[in-house]
Amino acid sequence: MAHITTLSEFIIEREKDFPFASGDLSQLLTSIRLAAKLVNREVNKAGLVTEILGEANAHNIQGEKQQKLDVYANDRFIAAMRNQGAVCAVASEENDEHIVFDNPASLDGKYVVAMDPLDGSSNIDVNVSIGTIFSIYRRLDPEKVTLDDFLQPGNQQVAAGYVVYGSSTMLVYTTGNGVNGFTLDPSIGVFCLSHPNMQIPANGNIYSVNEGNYFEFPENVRNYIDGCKKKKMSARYIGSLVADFHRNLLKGGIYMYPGTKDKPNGKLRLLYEANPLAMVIEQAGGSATDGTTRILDLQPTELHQRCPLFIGSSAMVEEVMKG
Ligand code: P6P
Repeated sequence: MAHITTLSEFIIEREKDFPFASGDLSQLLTSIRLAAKLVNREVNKAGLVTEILGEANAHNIQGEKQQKLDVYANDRFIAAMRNQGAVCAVASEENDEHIVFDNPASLDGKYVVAMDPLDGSSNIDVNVSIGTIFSIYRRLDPEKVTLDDFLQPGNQQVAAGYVVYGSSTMLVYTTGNGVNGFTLDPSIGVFCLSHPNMQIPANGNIYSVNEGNYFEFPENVRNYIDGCKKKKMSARYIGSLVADFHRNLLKGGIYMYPGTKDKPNGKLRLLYEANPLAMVIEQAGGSATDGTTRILDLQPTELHQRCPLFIGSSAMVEEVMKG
């Protein structure tokens, strides 16, 4: 039987890619792995009447009702990173401000993390796949942490990835040397390398967009969608970014969340949705733009700022940009 590489073996093996690696990034990825397993366990129970099903009475900064699983996932990822020591601060979709860790182990943490702990959480109680998205930067100043640590352009990311809690649970990430996917074997609680060196097909036959907003889209986007129909492409839109993104990464395709007249920046968040997925897709040979600019070159100005997103097979992203 062929040897199965586990995520922990892979992290250690790949540490050699970084001659000056101190092991901190490896430890960070290990804390994400742990939190992903804990969230996976609760996501898989969400169908049962458990104390975390349904909506917490809190609201997040987006003004959206916080589903209790959102809160649980946020707490798990923050706790795992706080206890681990490589991270000095975290920004999350669920928190208005970034959190600077004040425990002794984290004060010298080299990294900051921006994350969407559970994206698509409105899908939880209808049993649709959901996901976690994370983005990792080096801190700018060893003496202090400021908002600027989180406002670095996406091209400064050290690592990025996501967890998709679907028919199986997968952790997919890049540290800048390609993209690798690990599938959780629940019988032994281990992530195993199942998708080495993931590459998105240069072209694809799937387009993902909420066509309910069609008449609000810019003309070039409407023309592109019309073209997809004429070519009899497959429309696939789950309403859960990580699930749509992951399918398109495997099969080829484009995910679009364009700006509209009343929401010119669309709905998705630059720091913890567009940037990390843009790093993954470029490392897998694809592209990601906001319709005019490469996502990774955008200069963030606010923690929760939104941006339009066109991401997937490079030929398809290019086509929609051509107008
Ligand atoms: P709409 C979920 O709320 C999310 O942030 C993404 O996961 C998803 O792709 C998108 O919003 C769906 O938004 O406006 O099409 O319902």
